[in-house]
Amino acid sequence: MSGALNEQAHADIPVLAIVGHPNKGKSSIVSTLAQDTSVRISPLSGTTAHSRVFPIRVDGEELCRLVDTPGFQRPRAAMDWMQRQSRSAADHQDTVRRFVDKHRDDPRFAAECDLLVPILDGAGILYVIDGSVPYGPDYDAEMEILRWTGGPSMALINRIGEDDHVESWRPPLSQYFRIVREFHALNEPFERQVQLLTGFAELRESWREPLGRAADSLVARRKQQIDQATSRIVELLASMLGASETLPLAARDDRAGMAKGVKRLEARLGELEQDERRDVERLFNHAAIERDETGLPAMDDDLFAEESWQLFGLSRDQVLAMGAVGGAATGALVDVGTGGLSMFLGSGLGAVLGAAGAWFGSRQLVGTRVMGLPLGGHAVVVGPVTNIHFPWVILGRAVTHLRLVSHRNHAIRDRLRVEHGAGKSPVDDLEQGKRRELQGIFNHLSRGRSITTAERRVLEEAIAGLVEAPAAEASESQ
Ligand SMILES: Nc1nc2c(ncn2[C@@H]2O[C@H](COP(=O)(O)OP(=O)(O)O)[C@@H](O)[C@H]2O)c(=O)[nH]1
Ligand SMILES: [Mg+2]
Repeated sequence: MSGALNEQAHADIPVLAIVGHPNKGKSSIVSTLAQDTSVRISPLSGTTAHSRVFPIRVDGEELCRLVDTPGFQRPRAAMDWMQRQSRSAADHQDTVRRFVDKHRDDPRFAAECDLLVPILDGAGILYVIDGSVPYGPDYDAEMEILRWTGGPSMALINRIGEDDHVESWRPPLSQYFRIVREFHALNEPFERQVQLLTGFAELRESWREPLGRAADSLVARRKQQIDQATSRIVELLASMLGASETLPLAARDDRAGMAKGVKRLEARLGELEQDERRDVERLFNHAAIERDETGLPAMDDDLFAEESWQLFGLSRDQVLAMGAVGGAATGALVDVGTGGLSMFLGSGLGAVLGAAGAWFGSRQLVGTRVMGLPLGGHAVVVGPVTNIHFPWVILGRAVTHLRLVSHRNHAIRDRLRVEHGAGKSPVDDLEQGKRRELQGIFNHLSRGRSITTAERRVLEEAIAGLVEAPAAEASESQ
């Protein structure tokens, strides 16, 4: 009967049971490999009360199944029972099976039964230990029980704390497990996760093909995620650079009304960013993430506004190197946006009365125009933003966020902290020629023109380069 169950599991997709002591990072490893943030992880032991299956899924197809189990609770007592029942090594697996049958409803051994059932049903065993604490003989009973099941097994050395006791673990682990690997639940990069997954094929030959396919699907999906996130950033740039707000004024020189327009544009830009952030997080299975991100600098005529935009944007040298492309656009109004304006004219509403630029002073960051309406009254068009730093700030912020999200492990439960404006910006990595090329595109977009296919391709390529850069560094340091 046991044979039949095993065969069934073999013919199906690979199943792995993650077992070990409580609080050693079992659930964290499941969460990482399944890219599932819903796995319950906590510093309190007993958080995983019952076994639960988490599939590794790509495009709805289940590629592999991970069983998150509670940790052993009474391995010594369980082993004692089994040793009393067993006559020889020939009956070890049957003895484990009898142990489970006998104690299924015994609350003392609930955890043991829960984790042994999937293994007896044919799941491979991933035994997780914490290499930051030393080996001790109290682990022997659980390793012995696992050996008695006769299941194919691999030991994973996780390291929760700073200390390194990995070497003390190797001799005992290699007695019980043919394969011993190090895998750090919270900070293995994607490439190492895929490596581990394909490594499971060493447990069972028939898993080689499905796990190879699983790895290919994961790699293909990751590429797709990066591509989609990259075009989402291009979309963000186009919408933010072209954004303007039009609202009625009480009078031609209604300053409160104009200030309200600036505030409204700021709010709109903030929303556009938020939407992009959420879309990118959703793309990488981080939909429920909580994020702390420094906001965009203020847009109004605060004397410090220009300085703070400079801080977030290009350096002085970078601006100067922009030459003719950037023109004299070093902070002052360069080119009054026509996006919102032409929209107004297009609807036949009125004519331009005059620029309200002077009101915002020479340091202004955003183009504003006041118009007279045909039936009387005035309106102000605020935007698009013409400051030379603006597109670079948006791009740098979005790339910083995408880098963090795309490399974030799904077992991490802390808030995502996205910090900008301090130190190096990702756009510093662009070559000068590329920066000028992008500036040309940004100039078009902030004049309210829609993006061409060729421009889109240039931007996507540049962004993809910026996003992949730190991933390469990270895998080199492994
Ligand atoms: N720093 C660090 N903490 C970890 C690591 N793996 C697990 N933890 C933490 O250890 C605690 C227990 O993890 P969990 O996955 O719930 O362990 P389980 O009881 O074996 O399932 C949680 O607070 C985790 O955040 C790791 O590799 N590094
Ligand atoms: Mg757990």
